[in-house]
Amino acid sequence: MSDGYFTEQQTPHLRLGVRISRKLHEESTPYQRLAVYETTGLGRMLALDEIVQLTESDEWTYHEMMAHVPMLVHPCPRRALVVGGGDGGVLREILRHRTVAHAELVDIDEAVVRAAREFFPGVSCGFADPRARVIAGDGIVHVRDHPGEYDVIAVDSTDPIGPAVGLFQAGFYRSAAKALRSPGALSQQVGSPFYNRDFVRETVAAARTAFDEVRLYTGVVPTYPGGLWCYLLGIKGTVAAGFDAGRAAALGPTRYYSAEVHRQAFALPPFVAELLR
Ligand code: AG3
Repeated sequence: MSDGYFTEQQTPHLRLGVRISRKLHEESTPYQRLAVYETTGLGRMLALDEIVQLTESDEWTYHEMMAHVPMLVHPCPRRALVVGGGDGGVLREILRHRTVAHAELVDIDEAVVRAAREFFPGVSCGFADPRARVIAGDGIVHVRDHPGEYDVIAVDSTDPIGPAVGLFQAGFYRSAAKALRSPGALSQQVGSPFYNRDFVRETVAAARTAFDEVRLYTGVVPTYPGGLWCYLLGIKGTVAAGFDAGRAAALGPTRYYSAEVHRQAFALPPFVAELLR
């Protein structure tokens, strides 16, 4: 932090600066450096290893798209798993679905879960839901050890460096596909279609070794590099081409996700569609 700004080196050529009014918390966990800031204009912000994970101003765009897209292509998701996502944002959105009887979150770093409880009550509120179970553990091992358990898996990891690397590899996708029942759907953040092109391509190829179908969709997250973000959807078996509009309406008010946005998210600009070829 310098000049009152938190800086993320988003790419070798691009930095993001967020004006900070106060540092609320900082710790070195066994896995990463965790920091919570009060910003002057974007609410509170969570950073891991100096990389923005969420700000209160836009966390909902990301969490809604990570959760509602796989949940609503699935005909009746009852059991869901969040891998990573220790802040609880994706879990919060999954729990809005009335079909859900049980939702698990497995994050390798319990310090993230603790910080979310303390500093982000509006994001972590799902932890208190009786249907939720929060587990401190390695998502790769957890998924491998739970075949046939889930209808939906959402992989909400940090950037593909360090402990997250294995979550973007064929071995993980194979065990994730086994952990899903059929039909099943997996969503995952895979980075920027501008700045992580080779990575997105390789990740799609790895996911294709395990799923019956792999799609990409996009959404806007202003504080992530480039603003336009890519999500992967891995499908086991067959799911509806569209989604259940009635169930979408029953979610109650969403701020980013809607029936139109769902459709639009899969309408890929040519430079993104290219990443699937
Ligand atoms: N997961 C991390 C998204 C990647 C952000 N990358 C970046 N800013 N360079 C978000 C966790 C929110 N639940």
